[in-house]
Amino acid sequence: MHSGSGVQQKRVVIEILDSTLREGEQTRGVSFSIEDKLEIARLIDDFGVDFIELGHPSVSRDVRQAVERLAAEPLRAKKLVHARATHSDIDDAVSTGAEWIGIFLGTSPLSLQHKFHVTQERALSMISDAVRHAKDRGLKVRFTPEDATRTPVPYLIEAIECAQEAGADRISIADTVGVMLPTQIKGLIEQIAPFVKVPLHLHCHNDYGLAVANALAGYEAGVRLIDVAVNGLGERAGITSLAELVVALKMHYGVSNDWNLALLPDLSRLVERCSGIFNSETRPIVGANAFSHKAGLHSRAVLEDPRTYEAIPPEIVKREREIVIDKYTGKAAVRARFNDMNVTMTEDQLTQIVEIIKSRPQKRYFSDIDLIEIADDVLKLNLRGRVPIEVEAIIQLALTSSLYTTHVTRKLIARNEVREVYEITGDFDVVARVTTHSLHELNETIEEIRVMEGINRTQTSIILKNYAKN
Ligand code: HCA
Ligand code: CU
Repeated sequence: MHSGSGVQQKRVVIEILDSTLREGEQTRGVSFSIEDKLEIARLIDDFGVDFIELGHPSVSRDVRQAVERLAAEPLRAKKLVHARATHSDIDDAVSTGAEWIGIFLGTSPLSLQHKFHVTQERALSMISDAVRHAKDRGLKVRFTPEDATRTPVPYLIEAIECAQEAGADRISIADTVGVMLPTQIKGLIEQIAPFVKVPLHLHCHNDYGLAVANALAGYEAGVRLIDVAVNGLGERAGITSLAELVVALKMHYGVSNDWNLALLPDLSRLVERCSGIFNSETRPIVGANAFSHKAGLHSRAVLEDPRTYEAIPPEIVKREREIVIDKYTGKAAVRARFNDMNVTMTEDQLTQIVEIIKSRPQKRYFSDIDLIEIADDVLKLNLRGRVPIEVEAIIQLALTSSLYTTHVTRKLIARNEVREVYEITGDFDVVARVTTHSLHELNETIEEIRVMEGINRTQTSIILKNYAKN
């Protein structure tokens, strides 16, 4: 593995708990079906996390059913069920058959006064009663002082000690409203560490955009496990993002965990599709632009040695770098693209082509066929005759619910490549006829349609290539 910033390696293994199915489903607008949850859990398990938080069964009937189904699913990861510090929540968790329970209780003054209306003393007895209740029923217990980062440290330590005395197997520090700075997280963990007798977890919210940084600070301070969600889903601005955290742990700290990083893009897309929450193009690791280069100076250097402008080699997550061709592009990138197409030209001709590209600022990017057309004009050739100029496909789409029909149809019609859209009955709900200028562009289009909100699955049935006549 390449080394990142060269930070001193402290330990070699860290545990990850994925909370996409619990915290992630608490994201505005998200409700996973049981099938979604199974598919997500299996892929997360293949990726290689240590714990999967299955859900909070007392929330609703479907969450409960999903937790029961997931608890019965053979997974390598340990399964943890979420519960408030009440007998009824704990009994609900026990009956799902999962081995671990995560009990949480707010310990900050705000929680005690405005959520529970209890004194600090009373909260301690609630903690020890809940932990005992779960331990007596044979569960392994993680106890979380919710809002730990706004809890006075001496009381936080009392709460932790109280949970430990009652038998808690793990303690999790929750930065519930994401108020911490990395230096503060480090300070807090170091301050409480002498009192923590069990492995320590950390759960960071992203309200200031610091959830990954705070998680890494926690790692530096010695926490054993970090909570994440795929695509950083979660309440408000979400929690630590799986992809960003694990890639940073590999690249900067050289941890030796056996994660299947190549699954990260698929995992991200699966969760985009199931959640209906789509990543911005500039999102690290999994965003569409994360490995693209545009400015001429950048592209030229990257073509010579990618390390000039890449912190992370795209191959480690099985992605490819992209050299964007538009008005920012210089000769090196254009020449490289034509080389890939086996088209050679003189320096003068290349200069002319680059000038034409730079004179069309309204064009967002130039595809291979756009470049061939320009080259034909400049080189007085007919290269068009050597490459397919149109690729046509019929894409059938099954929707997650008929409620999405109008939404999906409108989105499809709005796309340039989509020629016609029909509603149909049978195994699929919608059919689209699509025309692109290359197979590559067709694949990209299908990929983008596949992750649209409301799409359950797609099938591309017919592909016709239309070659230009010489
Ligand atoms: C919640 C709050 C929580 C709990 C974390 C935990 C937080 O949504 O219930 O139980 O470990 O951020 O404090 O997610
Ligand atoms: Cu949370």
